[in-house]
Amino acid sequence: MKWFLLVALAAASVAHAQTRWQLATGYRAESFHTQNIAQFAAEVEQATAGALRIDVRPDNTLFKLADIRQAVQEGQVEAGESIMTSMVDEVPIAGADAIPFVVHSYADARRLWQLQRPLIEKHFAVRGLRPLYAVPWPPQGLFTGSPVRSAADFKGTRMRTYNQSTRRIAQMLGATPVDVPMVEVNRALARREMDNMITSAVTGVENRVWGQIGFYYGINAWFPKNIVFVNARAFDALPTPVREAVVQAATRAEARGWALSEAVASDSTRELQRQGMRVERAPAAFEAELRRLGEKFSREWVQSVGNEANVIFVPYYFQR
Ligand code: PCA
Repeated sequence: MKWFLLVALAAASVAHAQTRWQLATGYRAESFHTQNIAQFAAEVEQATAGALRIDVRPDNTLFKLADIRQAVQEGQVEAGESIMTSMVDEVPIAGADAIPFVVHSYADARRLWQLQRPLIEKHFAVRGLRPLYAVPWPPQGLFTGSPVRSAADFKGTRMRTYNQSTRRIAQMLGATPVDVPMVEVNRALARREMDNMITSAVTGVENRVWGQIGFYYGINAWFPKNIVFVNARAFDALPTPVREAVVQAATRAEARGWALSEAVASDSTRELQRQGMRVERAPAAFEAELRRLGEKFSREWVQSVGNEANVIFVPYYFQR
């Protein structure tokens, strides 16, 4: 009987119009974000009986991380994932993700996203983009080659950066910002092109930084989010049931991604320790310096963004 079933299935799929999308991301296939996307794509394919197939193209192979939003906007690729803070030139409110010491936990990050999401949707819509879901990276900590006592230790060092916010923070610390894509951190360390960085424990693990970097301070500076989005014309061209399947799979992917991020956060901090790194709290005096730096950063940010900053942060601080 099996051959009969196969023939019937083959006939059914030929009769079915099949849409294929590509989804570009700048992160590795093994990254928890990308694995979550792969599951999202598999669920969409299954729920639509193959009517929509999404091919995930990781590792900057289709477009570089920083160019993905533009490429999706221009319809060069149907869908993409990028880190929201890479979009601050076009969508300043996306930078709410990387203001130091505003978000202290996943619960805070969730509240921030609820307040930020309508604004992101609005700014995406005018660009012909439709957000599907967003998932945070684990909290951003500080990786250094030697123990840190104060902010002065960073003067003249080369701090690896991945967006405008990290560049500004490097400057505030008197360090020289060195932009290095996430997937090239290991190489940059081996070539001695960088001394320290602010990123998540999982990024430290993925790049096996323990050869050159001995210390990790869990300063919980911010929780940047990756966002998965699609070209609105491509989305609108789908039949209604397929669109619904995409939206439902995206809702599940968002919930799954947040849980994954939280699990990965503690697993990777333990892994850094297992690999011989010192995982410590920052000295109190240094923490106080960092907080002041964070406040200065916030003031600059609110000034540059204007009223939309209030739309998020007035309720964030006053409506708990
Ligand atoms: N990892 C990415 C972005 C934030 C993070 O935790 C990176 O370091 O580029």
